[in-house]
Amino acid sequence: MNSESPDAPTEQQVQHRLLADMIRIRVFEERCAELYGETKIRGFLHLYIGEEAVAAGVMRCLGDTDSVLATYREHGHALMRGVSAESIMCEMFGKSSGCSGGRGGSMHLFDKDCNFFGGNAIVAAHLPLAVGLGLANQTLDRSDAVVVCFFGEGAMAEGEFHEALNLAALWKVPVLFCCENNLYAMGTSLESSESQTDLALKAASYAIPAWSVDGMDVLEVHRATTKAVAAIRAGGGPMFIEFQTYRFRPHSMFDPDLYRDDAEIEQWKQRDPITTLEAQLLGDQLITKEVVEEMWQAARAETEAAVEAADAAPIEPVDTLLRHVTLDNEVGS
Ligand SMILES: Cc1ncc(C[n+]2csc(CCOP(=O)(O)OP(=O)(O)O)c2C)c(N)n1
Ligand SMILES: [Mg+2]
Repeated sequence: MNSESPDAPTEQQVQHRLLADMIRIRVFEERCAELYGETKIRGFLHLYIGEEAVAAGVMRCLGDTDSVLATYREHGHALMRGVSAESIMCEMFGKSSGCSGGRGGSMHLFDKDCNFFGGNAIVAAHLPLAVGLGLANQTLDRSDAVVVCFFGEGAMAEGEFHEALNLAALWKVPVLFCCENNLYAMGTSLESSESQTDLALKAASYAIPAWSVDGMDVLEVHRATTKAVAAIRAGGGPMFIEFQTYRFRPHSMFDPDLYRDDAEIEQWKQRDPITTLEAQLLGDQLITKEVVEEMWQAARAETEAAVEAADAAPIEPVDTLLRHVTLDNEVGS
């Protein structure tokens, strides 16, 4: 890995970073669940707990000029993309110091400076946006920039998925389509709703190179994405990866989660991406327990500082509440 450039991180450094990244997301989101119970965070809240390996593994393959789009389950993606924990937490609290000015909340994190284009609440609606961003890069000759679009397997049943993949393939747009297949779209299982459950095969029908990867194994996610991103940068056109993953929590805080067996959830928890990598690195003596503990402490400190800042931040004053709002009588004027 460090054979490409003397500054490139060693394999062990990459492994440590990926572990720390997943821990950061886990700690941040566990705290969000508590804050929801305290009604500090309101509205919708979709947790990514269990799926951290995907955002962490993919994001460590990207550079500053690349762009990222995600769904409403995007706190981890925003954190990994460089949006600060404080600015995300302020957004969750509805404070104007949040990354979307407190107007978006959990589902609409957005940060142009990080090339993070949401936080998109409508299933599959951001896939055409990803193709548009890729097309802009292509047209403006920013040929080394890759657009990475995360979406759930539920999005593959939407018309936008087919339109986006078709045009991306036809025009060789530099987009990496990342399907986070957690087997359920709210309470609807993949096998009860789709005739073709081999998602890579489905994507490949648009003449797009497509793979399936174990999304619980962050090293595998990182390896596969490194290859795909390099191929796209080299002009290979769009690619598709299905990450097979699982959410340990219900769809959202409103979901009683009655459609899955406890045994199934427990089985997937045995493959927790954080404990799996921790155990692997400890077993191979590539990390010490002290270093792992430091990662958890650092993540807790970062999250607590974000909560304190969000708590202390003022709410938006009444006189600016209509900023960015189009009133009925202004339409067409
Ligand atoms: C077009 C559209 N239809 C329905 C919904 C309601 N809805 C919100 S999340 C969701 C499930 C999506 O599942 P999936 O794409 O697999 O993502 P996951 O939540 O599993 O990460 C649905 C149907 C929506 N937001 N947008
Ligand atoms: Mg899903």
